[in-house]
Parts: sequence; structure tokens; C-alpha cells
Amino acid sequence: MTSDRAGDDEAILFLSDLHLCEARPDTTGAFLAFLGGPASCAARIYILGDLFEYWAGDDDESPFTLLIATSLGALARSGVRVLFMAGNRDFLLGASYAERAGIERLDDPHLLSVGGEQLLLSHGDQLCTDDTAYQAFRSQVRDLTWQQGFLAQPLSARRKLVEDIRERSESEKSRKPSQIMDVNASAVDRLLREYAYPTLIHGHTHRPARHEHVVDGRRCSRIVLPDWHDTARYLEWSCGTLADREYIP
Ligand code: LP5
Ligand code: MN
Repeated sequence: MTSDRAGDDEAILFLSDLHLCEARPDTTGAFLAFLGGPASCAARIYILGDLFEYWAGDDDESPFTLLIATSLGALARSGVRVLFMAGNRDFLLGASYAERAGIERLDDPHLLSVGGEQLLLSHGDQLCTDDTAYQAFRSQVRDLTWQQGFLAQPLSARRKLVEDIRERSESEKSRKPSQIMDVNASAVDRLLREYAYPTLIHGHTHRPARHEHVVDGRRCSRIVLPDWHDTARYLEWSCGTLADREYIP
């Protein structure tokens, strides 16, 4: 767990699940415009995972990944802090790409104190505990020894393996009951209790909503961020409130 405190007057943007890739030029265009637009007016932006469709290693230095790094780097150099939490698609994004892009990497979860509020940030996949096949897969690929073995393979072999797993994931998802791919209510309650009843902000499920959880008699909000597949949507903290925003370039 990492934690941080923001100044009361800071404007902060939260976004996740952009799934950037060359095959989605409209989303890439919207993201680049967003970096030059609303993000440039904020004090910091939090990207809560799945910035990329997938990340096979920092040695993927394609013009596409370099363009995103250059654009994030320009924002960071202008004084906007860019904070990144890994998702299940891009947990292999490492120190070298982070440095190139001027982004600060966070643990999952991350606790942010601002304006007297506690905001607990997470990608959200760890809360989907009913999806036991996914959680087993997750434990395997988050193992550092496994990751070293994976990263030791040539980039082309890694890309092929990820694409095979993507195919298998899509086929398994089509057979899973929808509710097991959402967060588990008890897992959410445990997390809220552990972090002293904050507001939880997460992505991953692509089911944007605001939920209320009452844990030990305490009322906590859980805000689920939208993906960027059709529109550029994010959450904005400003003057003590969290507002849903949509950016049309
Ligand atoms: O991402 P999303 O939302 O579509 O689906 C997720 C779960 N799927 C995944 C897999 C990713 O989409 C693809 C991999 C990302 C690349 C990471 C790069 C480095 C790792 C390289 C791996 C070789 O996360 C999906 C959930 C869904 O969220 C909802 O929560 O259901 O989970 C699955 O579909 C997983 C399957 O149920 C189990 C997959 C078993 C694959 C076993 C392959 C064995 C190969 C050995 C290597 C570990
Ligand atoms: Mn995800």
C-alpha cells in the first residue's frame, strides 16, 4: 500500500481502462487531446490501470508506445503529476517506461487524503474474488519469478503468448456468469474496513456506477470508473466534490 496527501485546492482527475492500442486510433486521439486539454489544467491525474490494451515489457519501443510516453512526459514536465497504478493488462509496465513517460507508479491499493476525505484507489480486479479461474491466473502471473522467466523471452514470443491468452480470456469470459466478473461485496466490505471506511474508486469491471456500502454502520461510497471505448470519461475532484466528466475533443 502507498499513500499520499493532496492540497485542498488541487484539481485531480481519475481515469482507467483506456486500453490504448494502435488498433483504436480514436481512443488514442481522444487521450492525446485530453492530455493537452483537461489534464493540463489539473494538478495531478491518476490512471488506475489498463492504460494499455496489454503491456508485454518495457522493451516494446514501438512508435505507438513512444508517442504515449512523449505525450505523458510533456504533461509531467509542465508540472502536472501523473500517477499510474497497474491493471491486469499492464502490470508489467516497469521503471524504465515509467521514467521515460514521467509517471510515478503506485501500489494497489493507494490511499489519497484530500480535503479531509480519504480516497482509496484500486484497479479493482483483486475484488473479483468469485472469478476463481481469473484469481488463479492472476497469482501465477504476479509471481516475480514467473515474470522474470516471461520477460527473458523474445518480445515477439511474449506478444504471441499474450495474444493467445487474450483469446482464451475472451472465450472463458463469454461462458462465465456476468455476476462473477463483478466485485464481491464481502471483499469490498473487508477492504473498506481495513482502510477505515474511505471512498473507494476503482475500474476494471467497465460497469460505471456509484454504490453505497454500509460497513459496521458506516456509509462508504464506491465509485466505478468508466472505460474509454466509446467516450473519454473520467472523475474530477475539485473543491471537495467528485464529479463525472466527459471530454469531447
Ligand atoms: O482483461 P479483461 O477485463 O478482458 O479480462 C480480465 C481477465 N483476463 C485477463 C487476461 C488478460 O485479458 C490478458 C493478459 C494481459 C497481458 C498481461 C501481460 C503479461 C502476462 C502474460 C501472460 C502470458 O486478465 C478475465 C476476467 C475478467 O478480467 C473479469 O474480471 O474474467 O480472466 C480470465 O478470463 C482468465 C481465465 O479465466 C483464465 C485464463 C487462463 C489462461 C491460462 C494460460 C496458461 C498460460 C501460462 C501462463 C500463466
Ligand atoms: Mn482490468
